[in-house]
Amino acid sequence: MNNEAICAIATPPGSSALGIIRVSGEDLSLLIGKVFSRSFEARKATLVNILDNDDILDKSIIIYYEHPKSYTGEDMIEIICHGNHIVMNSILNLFIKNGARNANPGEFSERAFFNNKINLSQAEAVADLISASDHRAVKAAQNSLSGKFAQEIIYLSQSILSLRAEVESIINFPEDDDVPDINLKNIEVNIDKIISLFSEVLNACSEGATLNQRKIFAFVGKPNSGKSSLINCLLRKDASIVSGHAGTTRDAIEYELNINDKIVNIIDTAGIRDTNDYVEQEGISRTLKSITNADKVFYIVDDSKGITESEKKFIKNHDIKKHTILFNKIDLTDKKPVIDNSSGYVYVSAKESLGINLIKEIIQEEFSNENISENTYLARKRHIELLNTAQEHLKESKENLMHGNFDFSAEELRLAHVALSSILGQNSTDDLLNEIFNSFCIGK
Ligand SMILES: Nc1nc2c(ncn2[C@@H]2O[C@H](COP(=O)(O)OP(=O)(O)OP(=O)(O)O)[C@@H](O)[C@H]2O)c(=O)[nH]1
Ligand SMILES: [Mg+2]
Repeated sequence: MNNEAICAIATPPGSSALGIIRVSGEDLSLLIGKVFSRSFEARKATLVNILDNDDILDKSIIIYYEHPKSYTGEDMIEIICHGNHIVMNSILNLFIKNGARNANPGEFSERAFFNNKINLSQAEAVADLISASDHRAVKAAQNSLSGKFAQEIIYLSQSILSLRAEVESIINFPEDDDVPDINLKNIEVNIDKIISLFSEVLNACSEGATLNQRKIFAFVGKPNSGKSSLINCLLRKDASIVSGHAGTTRDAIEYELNINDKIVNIIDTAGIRDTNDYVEQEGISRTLKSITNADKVFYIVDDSKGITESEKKFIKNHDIKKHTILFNKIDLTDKKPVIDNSSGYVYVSAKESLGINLIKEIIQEEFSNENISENTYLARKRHIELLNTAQEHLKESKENLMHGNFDFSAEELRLAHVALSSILGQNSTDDLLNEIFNSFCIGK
């Protein structure tokens, strides 16, 4: 890794009250001298005019962090300036003109990893925290970032190393002596204990892994049932085209909906019917795909027409994980907005905005069983696969031990340890590191 100075805008594109520019390098004293013609006291906010020759680019706050007490473990400065992209880019260019270069995505965190400020699972948690889509994902990512997840992995690793030492002591046992039964029994019990600890960590992780996946709700039904109208009511804007012409929506259109800090995706779909129109057929096949991908389907029925047998069959015959049937247009049938507890049917009117809260409640229910405890980790698929691999090696190790194959048993423990080490980034390949850090945003 080279340690030349890198810089990047750390705040999102567009205008904002403040913008932040970060610079990191092994030794920034020369660069700071060139850009500011002065030095800074570490960890102290200093107000300065940033000058390019005689041109004032902005009046900004500078914070200097002296290595190793910084995010990256190198010298760093953070410039808090006005959040205008022309101002920010001109400051960035000033640093580039004086020898820094644009940072690659995730390069600050990559340097933090190489300088042992964070382990790989913490680096991944940084990216996951930034992209967390609701408060549960935020909490779980914070648990991982705090190092609790890493501590669990380190504890498991150490337990495996002590087991391995025990098994190796048997391998080294004088050949003509029998291995005492009590020893073997102890090791077996210890392997079992660790296998069940793995299961506990895996339980906490698998919850976390699904947290960042946004839940998807597809709005499906016959043309003109009011799918697009209901979507517009939920979004409180004229997002989808609504018309009395059957077959208005011809594509699956995904929107973000924010309900009490939870962001979900809702999909407006093409109405289902037999048609010879090629474009509409393509739209309908996309509706079927949306049904498969959705966590829940809202099947919309025009209440003035009622639900037909063929619609009931359609719901039954398709790969619908969960569904709720919404009867829309109750303004035409004089019904009240309500969830019928016996049938589960929901009565609403997009036109009169009746029962829209009921739809929101049903969406919220999908989150009700997902409480995040102090020990829920936002683990990635990679972590879960490695934990599973390590647990399998432990089981193999026990099998081998019971059959007197002590060499194989010790080897399985070594492999379990290797798998765990990869979670924290020990012995990681360049490909893996590139894949992880390239998915970061610039400036992090
Ligand atoms: N009276 C009444 N009319 C409604 C209601 N909801 C929608 N409509 C009308 O029903 C017609 C169809 O509405 P859309 O929202 O376009 O229906 P859709 O299900 O998206 O239809 P497609 O896109 O063709 O599949 C429009 O004329 C709407 O104004 C409602 O609650 N009450
Ligand atoms: Mg529509």
